[in-house]
Amino acid sequence: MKTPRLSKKQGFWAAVLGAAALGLLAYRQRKPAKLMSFLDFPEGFVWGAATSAYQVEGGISNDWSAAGLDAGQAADHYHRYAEDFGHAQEMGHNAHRLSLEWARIEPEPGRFDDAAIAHYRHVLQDLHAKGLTPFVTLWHFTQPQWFAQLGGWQREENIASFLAYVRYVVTALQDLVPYWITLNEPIVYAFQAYEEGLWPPFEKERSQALQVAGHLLLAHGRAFHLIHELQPQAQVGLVKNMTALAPAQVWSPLSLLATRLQHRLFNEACWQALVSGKLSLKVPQLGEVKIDPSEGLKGTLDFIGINYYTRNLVNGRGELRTRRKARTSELGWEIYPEGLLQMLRQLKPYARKLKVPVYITENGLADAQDAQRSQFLLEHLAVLWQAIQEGIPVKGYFHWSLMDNFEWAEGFEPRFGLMDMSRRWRPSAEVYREIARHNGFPLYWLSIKRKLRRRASAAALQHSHQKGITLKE
Ligand code: IFM
Repeated sequence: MKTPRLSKKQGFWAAVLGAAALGLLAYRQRKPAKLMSFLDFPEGFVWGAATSAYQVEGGISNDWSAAGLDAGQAADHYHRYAEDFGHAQEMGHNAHRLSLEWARIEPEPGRFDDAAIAHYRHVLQDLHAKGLTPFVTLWHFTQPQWFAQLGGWQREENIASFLAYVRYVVTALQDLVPYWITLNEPIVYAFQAYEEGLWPPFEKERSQALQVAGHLLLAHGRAFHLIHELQPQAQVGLVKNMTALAPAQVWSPLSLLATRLQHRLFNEACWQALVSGKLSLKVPQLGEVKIDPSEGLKGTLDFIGINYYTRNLVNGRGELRTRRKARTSELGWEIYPEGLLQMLRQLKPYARKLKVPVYITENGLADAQDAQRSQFLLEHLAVLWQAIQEGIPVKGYFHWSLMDNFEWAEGFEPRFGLMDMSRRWRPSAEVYREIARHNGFPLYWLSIKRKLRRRASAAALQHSHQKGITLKE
């Protein structure tokens, strides 16, 4: 039989219709109705909040207090940790991120304080007893004053002191800590303390910032190997801040170039160095930093920790700006959830090469009235859900922070807590509790802002029932 021939025009339309039908079929199979109405997180997803020792514990003498940025009693978490973890447990969390204070543990070079370690053992035991998996950071911006006097991270030879502290701590606590984080936001620290001059030691020597960042990366790599030598089963990661960057003037080649450079320096270089084991970075006006493959940095990650907060615009002089008319937090930081997705997409090839999972180790905002936190949470978690659908291996989320605390050079004014200092829950804590308990949330919660703001979870649940959506138990 002779096959009828289609004209060119008929062939074109047949192809278009065929593609549309196939597309529709694939779309329906890929996105069943349930997935669209409930943003379900993978089984075993980690839900928690994050803190750091100096910001919450109180009663610490270190290089910050010596420099006049004294956190005083902070949130008195040193004495109230059991009560605080009780709140975290009630909020449905199954993990908690905290840090250890090096200055407490090693108040003088080589003298380790057994009482300090005993305290942290109690803290960690309490977390386990409450079903909260500890993610423990070894260094979160602070150091003993004696270490600072030795030149701190400016001197490569001082890394040995950090490793001695790591050896002592990991030997003493390994039975209680499955996840170690070597360093928190090393690049942020290097630039705040050595380029901006805002944090101790208040240096404004731009080239030093790059050297310090390089030394911190080396310290991470060496600590990774040491921890594995002492505790082979440990999961060891590094926590890095990633900030979405966009040109302030899209028409300006200078603004575009400055954005590209800053993105490479602040968001990419660290992951490239950890994947390849080498770093060779020349930055105009900042100098150069090099790490040789013989340093053993390659692949020194069992997981990646990302702290995401905001987006900045970069102008032609490389200065950072907030978009005009942007939605902002009380610190003036733009609320830009899409940026989290952008950062995770950028990270995907590195996570794939390293074959490691990703945790959002911090995300939050300063919001004393809790006017925006519920919506902030929902929007960031919605893009996180999207990232997971795209195959990015995100395994957990830690909100910053469990309670209000000492926000470094900004003092106590910015309120990042799910609870205030008196341990009163902000309404958003209830929203987060419902999300953690149900391992997800109905998509339409994103659109009931006003109600969420007032009677947070009650309103959300009531709406769910009215709409006939049952949250899983
Ligand atoms: O409070 C800090 C934390 O110590 C590190 N990441 C950013 C948070 C908010 O500024």
